[in-house]
Amino acid sequence: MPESHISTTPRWSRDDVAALLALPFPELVFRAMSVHRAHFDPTKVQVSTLLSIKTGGCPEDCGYCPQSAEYETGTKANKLMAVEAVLAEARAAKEKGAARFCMGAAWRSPKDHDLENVCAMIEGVKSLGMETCVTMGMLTMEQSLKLREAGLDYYNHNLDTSPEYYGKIITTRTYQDRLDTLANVRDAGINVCCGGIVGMGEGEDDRAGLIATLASLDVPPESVPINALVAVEGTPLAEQKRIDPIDFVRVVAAARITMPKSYVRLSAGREQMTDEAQALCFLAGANSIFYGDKLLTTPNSETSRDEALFGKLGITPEG
Ligand code: SAM
Ligand code: DTB
Ligand code: SF4
Repeated sequence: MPESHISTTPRWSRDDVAALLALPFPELVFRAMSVHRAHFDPTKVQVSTLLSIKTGGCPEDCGYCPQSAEYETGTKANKLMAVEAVLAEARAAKEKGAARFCMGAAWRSPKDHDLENVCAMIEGVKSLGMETCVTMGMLTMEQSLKLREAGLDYYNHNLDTSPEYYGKIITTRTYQDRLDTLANVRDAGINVCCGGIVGMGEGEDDRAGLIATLASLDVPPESVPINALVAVEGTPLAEQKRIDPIDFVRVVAAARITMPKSYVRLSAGREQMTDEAQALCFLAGANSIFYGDKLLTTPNSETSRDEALFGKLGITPEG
């Protein structure tokens, strides 16, 4: 493992990660499995439930996203949900076994009055005994501190792709904006959930660039969601060909090897994957999923299918 001269954190260059991605598949998966076993019980997978608390009408132009107001995707724009309605969903998620409740809002960044409401949701979900995660765009230091005071456990903010490919997908905010938000969240003492999307037409080198950037953050993210693009009609990426499942597993394995202590979440795109492809992801070190029939606006793999898959694989879901 490469060592940096300026930090005790091992740093990964893009070339290091590209070399991992290019390994013969059995070698790559064996390395990922070995790292996984050194830090986690490979028979356990963490489950989180996702709720869109504010859907659609977003001013950003993320080329993959059905919630951008720029694209005709049929997604209906809603206002922020009422606190009580969110808490009812959280209670239902808890009954189904989820220990973390993730709330997503289609904002560029939250306004002050919205932040107050989200803080009330965080306090309410915490009082049910669940962990909380929120994703709602860019945050200042002050906003991050408010969320921390409300008890927020995780903030999700993705880098999405490599610094070089990023501009082909999003023009309304920069890669540096994202890094700044991640630094604010980290400095406020909130755990970081940060990953990306593959299958957006990027090259192997961009996948290496994304993983190397994530693994080289001052402190790597505690949670790393790896999304396979869900190509939604009306978005600029609607016609994008689905990523080869073996290439997807390679990205999961590289995330596991370079971020050994992080939870690697097999995120969007599971519904379109076979059981066999998901099983390979779990072998390669994925140890978290979104559980529940819906992601934010698109369908997720159904709970009954997930239960059957866990049963077949002898995997225990845990909170
Ligand atoms: N608006 C906030 C933001 O972008 O920071 C939070 C919500 S946004 C929907 C959260 C993440 O979902 C995005 O960063 C992206 O990685 C992922 N995502 C959105 N649409 C997706 C799609 N069609 N396929 C895969 N992942 C997607
Ligand atoms: C993440 O990385 N993936 C989740 C969560 N963080 C918020 C969102 C996936 C969204 C997929 C498209 C949709 O359902 O709108
Ligand atoms: Fe808005 Fe987030 Fe979708 Fe981008 S990913 S358009 S910021 S909801």
